Amino acid sequence: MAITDFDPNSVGIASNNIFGLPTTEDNAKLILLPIPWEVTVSYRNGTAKGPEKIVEASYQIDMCDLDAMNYWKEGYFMPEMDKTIIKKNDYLRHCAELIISNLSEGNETCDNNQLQKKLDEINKGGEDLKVWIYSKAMELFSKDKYVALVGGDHSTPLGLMKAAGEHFGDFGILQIDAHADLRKAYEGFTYSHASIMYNVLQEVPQMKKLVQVGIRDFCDEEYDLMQSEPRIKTFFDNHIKAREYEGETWKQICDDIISHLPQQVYISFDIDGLDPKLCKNTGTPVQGGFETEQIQYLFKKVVESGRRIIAFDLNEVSCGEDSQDSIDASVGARILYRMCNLFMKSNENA
Ligand SMILES: [Mn+2]
Repeated sequence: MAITDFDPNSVGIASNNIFGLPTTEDNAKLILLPIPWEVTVSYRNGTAKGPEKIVEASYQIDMCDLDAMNYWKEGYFMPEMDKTIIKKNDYLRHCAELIISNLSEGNETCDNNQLQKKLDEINKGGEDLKVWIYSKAMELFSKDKYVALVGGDHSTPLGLMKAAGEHFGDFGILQIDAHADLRKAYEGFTYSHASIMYNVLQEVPQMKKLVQVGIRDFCDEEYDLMQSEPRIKTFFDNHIKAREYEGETWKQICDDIISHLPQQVYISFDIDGLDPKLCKNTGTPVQGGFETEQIQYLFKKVVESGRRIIAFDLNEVSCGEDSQDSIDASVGARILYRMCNLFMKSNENA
């Protein structure tokens, strides 16, 4: 069935692609790369299952989106998950657990030859993943597709950010997150989930401005970098809340956030930026944060400002042991759907 013949009022058919759409890579404009990877997570597992759980929850979504109607007709498609990535994640995750456990006993990785070898393998694995995603994204761009990424932990989008910079030119990142993710090689892992924004500052020269929103868990080293690096502008959760308590509206704060973004914007959405009641199984939940509506409103305002979203990711969605009992995937699927719609809207005249 061609996507134009699809009845959006019908029951979601599980043999169809994400959101129940009858898409293929050929008839879809936006490709959502699933990256089931959580090698370096530091607190708890589960985010590698994010793409799978989001797809399962996505069949329940109704298609009407008041902020961006009918854009699904452009076609959203998620390819099969790559089996090599799944296997490699499982193996390297096990290695990382041994390293983290050794560190938490107060030991150094480099004092243990075997662990040091495993650490080298993990760093090589992160590098390989980045290159794989970069090549995949460049290939899709050359076929006139748009690309977004569904993690996995927050280390996963680096390859897409790199490809987006090369394909679209200068851009800024709008990061929604509880964490700053500015650590240099956290726990020895070059491509740590806690290092994604540090790495993008190092590796992607087209990335001119990083605008962080909702940050509320960070270390001294990260705070120093926020202060000293002119490309970073951080809107701490603490300061946002204080501004609201003192009478500023969310609209005023959004206008301020958006004013720091250049014309082309990459959105990196770590679901732990939300209030943890909406993502209680995420890898590293922190109290505070946002309602989904606030972030939806912020994204809508970005699009209304005339800025163009060039690519995006949603990461750190998990589901815990009992996914039936979890709201995370349902929230993640709806956020992803609306991001797709606003993304297409911002590219309407591109
Ligand atoms: Mn993060």
